Amino acid sequence: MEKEILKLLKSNKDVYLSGAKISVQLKVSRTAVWKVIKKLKEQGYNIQSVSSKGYRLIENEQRLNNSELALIIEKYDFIDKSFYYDEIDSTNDILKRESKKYDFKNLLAVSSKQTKGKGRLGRVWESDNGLYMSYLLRPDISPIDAPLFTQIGAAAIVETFNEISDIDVKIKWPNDIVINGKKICGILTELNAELNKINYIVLGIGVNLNQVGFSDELESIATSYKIETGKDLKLRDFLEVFLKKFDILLKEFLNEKNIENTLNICRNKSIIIGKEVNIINANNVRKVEVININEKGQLLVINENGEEEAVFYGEVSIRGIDKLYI
Ligand code: BT5
Repeated sequence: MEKEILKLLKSNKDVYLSGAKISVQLKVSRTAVWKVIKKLKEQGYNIQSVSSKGYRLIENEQRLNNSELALIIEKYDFIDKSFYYDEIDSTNDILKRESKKYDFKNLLAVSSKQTKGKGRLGRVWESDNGLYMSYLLRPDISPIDAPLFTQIGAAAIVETFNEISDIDVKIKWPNDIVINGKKICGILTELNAELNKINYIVLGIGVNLNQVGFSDELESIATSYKIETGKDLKLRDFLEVFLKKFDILLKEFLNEKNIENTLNICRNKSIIIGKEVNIINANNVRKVEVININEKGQLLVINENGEEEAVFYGEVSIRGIDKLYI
C-alpha cells in the first residue's frame, strides 16, 4: 500500500492528488490513505497536504529512503530485500548481520555515509557524500570463482559512468576504478564459505559522488564525480543505472556461465595491461609485466624469471611503477 501510494504521488509529481482520487484508484478508504501518507511523512518524505487540493510529493534530491529503494529494486529479481540508511557503520557489515535474519535471501544495502567504511586488508574507506552499497548473494558456484564478482562489479561501474557522463573511467585490477590516476570507486568482495560451498558473498562498492574534497592523505589520490564534472549527482540516478548494468552482467554469469562480456570490459578499460607493475604480497615485492586478464579473471603476467604466470586476487596488491597509479 505504501509503495502504491508512493508510485501514484511520484507519477503526479507536480500536481496535487486528492485523497478521494487516491482512495478510488487503490480501492481503499480515505482514512487508510491518510494513515499511509502520515507514515510516509514520518519516514522523511516531503509530502505537502493542502485541504482543498490533496497531496503533493516534493522529492528530496540527494537521499533515498527504504520505500523508495524498495520501488527501485522491484524490477530486479536478483534482490529479495533492500535496506537504505542515511548513515551506517559499513554496508558490508550490516548485510552480514541482516543475513542471519533473512536466510536464503539476496540482500542489498545502500547508504550515503559510512562511519566504519572498509577497504581491503582492514584499510579505511572514507565514506561521506558518496554512494555506498553492498549486495549479499548466495550463488551456487565454486568459492574459487568468488573473485569474479569484483570484476562484475567493476565492469558494471564502468558501464554506469559511460552512460551517465563523459568521464572515461579505467580499472586498476582487481578492484579500483580510477580516472586520471585518481581513485573514484573501490570494491571489496568478502567471502563466507566452506571448502567447496559458498555460504554468501558480499560485494561492496563505494563510489565518490558529491565530495568536494578529501582528507589530506587522500587529496592527491582520490577524486569524485563532482570534482571531475563540477556537477552534483543524485544517489538514485547512479544507483538506477548501476543496477540495470549489473543485472545484465550478473545474469550472464549466474544463468549462462558467461563471464566474457565482463572480462572484455575489464580488459578494454585496464590501465595495467601492457605495463610493468609491482605485485606486493605481504612483504614480498615482485616486478612483473602484465600481459592480460585470463578467462578466470586472473592477471596474466610475465614474472621475474621470464615465465608466464596467473596471479590470483586476494593474495596481491598492485602498485603501478608509474607514479600516476600509486
Ligand atoms: C577498496 O579497498 O578500494 C575497497 C573499498 C570498498 C568500499 C565499499 S563501500 C561499501 C562497502 N562497505 C564497506 O565498508 N566497504 C565497501 P583498497 O583497495 O584496500 O583501498 C583502500 C585505500 O583506498 C585506502 O587505504 C586509501 O588509500 C584509499 N581510499 C580510502 N577512501 C577512499 C575514497 N573514498 N576514495 C578514494 N580512495 C580512498
